[in-house]
Amino acid sequence: MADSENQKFCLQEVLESFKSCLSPEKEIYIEHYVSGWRGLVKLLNSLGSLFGFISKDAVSKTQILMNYLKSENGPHYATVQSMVKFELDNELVDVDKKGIYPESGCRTLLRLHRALRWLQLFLERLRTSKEDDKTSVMCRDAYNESLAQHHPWLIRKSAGMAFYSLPVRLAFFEVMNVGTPEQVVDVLGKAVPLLCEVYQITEELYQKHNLHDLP
Ligand code: 1PZ
Repeated sequence: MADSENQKFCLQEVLESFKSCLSPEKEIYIEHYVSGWRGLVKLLNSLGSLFGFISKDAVSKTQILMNYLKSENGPHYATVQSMVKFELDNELVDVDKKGIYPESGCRTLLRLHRALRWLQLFLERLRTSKEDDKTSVMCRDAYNESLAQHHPWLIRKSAGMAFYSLPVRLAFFEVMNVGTPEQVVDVLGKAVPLLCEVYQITEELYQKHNLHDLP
């Protein structure tokens, strides 16, 4: 794993992962969802040590899900839909907020799902940004609109400090590793609606089963 995390980030690759995570019936394959996040971790790792605590958390959450996938219950964790059904049917989720299952698949995926909303907002800002717009501001605004509401003060502060160290827009486009700024904008134009769809499907599923407040 360490090796793949050190590899260079490529936006196209992340897009492919999120694309292949949707089944024809609009189920979400956890394996590809996780590999999308693993791809994003490569980007985080290339941004310097201030992002280390974020990358660590993302890796640990993807690892929890991969462990379920590799376990004897693996087949139940093939899709987000089957995972939710399996964990609810077998009472493996803290629906009554008891905190007995702090590593349930449902609560773990919920954290990534919330982060996906941030990603969607951030990439859309990046896509429509002008030359002089600041990545740190786009990142902060997207964060305040989404994830920040779920984070305590200390994490919000640390995240805020890390955002200041983000590369400027054009340098950030280069990190994306898909070519010219026009090509980046083009790929972002495909990525954002896709992330939006994956987000929306999970959002509705979690709403239906009342899983939005899992501790
Ligand atoms: C390009 C710049 C990247 C900025 C990333 C913006 C997201 C800031 C997220 C700050 C997360 C701080 C680390 C740990 C947080 C955890 O406490 C929470 C809740 O989990 P719990 O404690 O309940 O187990 N974790 C999360 O909210 C999940 C965060 C995943 C972040 C993945 C970011 C991937 C970035 C991709 C870069 C393009």
